[in-house]
Amino acid sequence: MNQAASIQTILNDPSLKPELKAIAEKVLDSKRISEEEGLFLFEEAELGYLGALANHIREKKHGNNTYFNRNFHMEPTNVCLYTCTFCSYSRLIKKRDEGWEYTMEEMMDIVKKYDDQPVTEIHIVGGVLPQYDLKFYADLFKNIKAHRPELHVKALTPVEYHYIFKKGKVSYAEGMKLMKEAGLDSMPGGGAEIFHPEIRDEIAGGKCSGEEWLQIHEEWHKLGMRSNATMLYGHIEKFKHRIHHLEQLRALQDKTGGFQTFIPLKFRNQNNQMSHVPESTVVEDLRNYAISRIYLDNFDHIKAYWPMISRNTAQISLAFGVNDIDGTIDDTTKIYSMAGSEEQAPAMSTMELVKLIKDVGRKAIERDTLYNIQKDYTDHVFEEEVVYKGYTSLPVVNK
Ligand code: V47
Ligand code: SF4
Repeated sequence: MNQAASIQTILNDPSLKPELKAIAEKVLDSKRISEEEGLFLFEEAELGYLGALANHIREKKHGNNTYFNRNFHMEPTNVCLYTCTFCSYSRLIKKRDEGWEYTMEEMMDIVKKYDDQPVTEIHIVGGVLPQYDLKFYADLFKNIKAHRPELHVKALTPVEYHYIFKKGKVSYAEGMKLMKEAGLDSMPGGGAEIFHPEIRDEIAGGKCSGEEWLQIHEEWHKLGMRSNATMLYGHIEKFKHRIHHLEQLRALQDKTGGFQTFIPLKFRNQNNQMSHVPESTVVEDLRNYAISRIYLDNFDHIKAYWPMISRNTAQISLAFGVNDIDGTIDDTTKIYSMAGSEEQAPAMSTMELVKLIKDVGRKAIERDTLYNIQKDYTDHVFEEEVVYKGYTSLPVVNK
């Protein structure tokens, strides 16, 4: 597909500001843009221009390939010691009877529910509580691996790790080594929010600092392991804080090369302490994807997390630098439905996901967590597609 204007067309525009022309030339020459240039893009660049640059990079790196995987989420608890102002999901300790706190047995029952399903990944993330300590999580990873060794365990963030390592009196390096030995395969990107203390101190409820988040990922990467990174944007931060965040990630990636994917997370404002803060527009969401793609030249993948931004925006984002749309997740994550996302029970069948990708002229590729290709759906025809040939939309099939 090439719905975005080419960079050449952009460069031929006589009304293009000289600063934007210089940035477009850099992108065409595969050169890195500076922090000042990144900030200029946030402040001045129009959506069409950004789309052309981001799509150029996306197609250079991946052609039309658009990745997804088959995963399910497990959220051990929604009770949390911390008090992040954007969080719609957690219940404070004093209201813990309103939430859930799964036992080891209950968690293993959730894992077993997927025994006959072709999922390749379990994504574990939730609130922070004292009973979920280093030993508990090490045992959980061991139990999952004993039950289903090939299931990739993508679990917890530096928010949990900082807490359990401190409590268990081990260093970040020792702690991450223990987690690896227990069966942890990779780390998801959560808990990053906005690194800059001007914003983090206001919104992140006393959890680990931006520096600590980065140190824990660094220790994990040093073990030869991979992780993701996120940025929670569109609330009280300014563009300069977004660029600071992206710069910290780009610098660590230069050092370790351990990040796989960057996932911008749009702030949703329902049922939390920041409900008075308006949400970003779809145009701003697309601009943010595109600038992330342009700025993070050393990240392979940019992911649109569809349960949060809706499947329509996820589809459009594929022309703004995005090359991954997460998984065919079941309705096992509550983080976004509780925060006001359009997706109240997020679940998309493989057929729906593939159609969403193919409908905009991209190639649907199923991957595992580490981007090993599982299946190319280019020539695949689903049974339902034959039955419904000629219809513009397919039936919703959740399993
Ligand atoms: O860290 C919480 C965010 C994150 C809200 O690595 C909110 O593949 C918006 O990190 N509005 C957890 N966002 C989810 C996460 C994630 C999701 C998908 C894939 C991957 C991956 C990682 O959710 C939290 C926080 O930044 N969050 N509340 C809210 N109201
Ligand atoms: Fe707890 Fe995470 Fe919610 Fe913060 S975002 S309150 S750390 S569950």
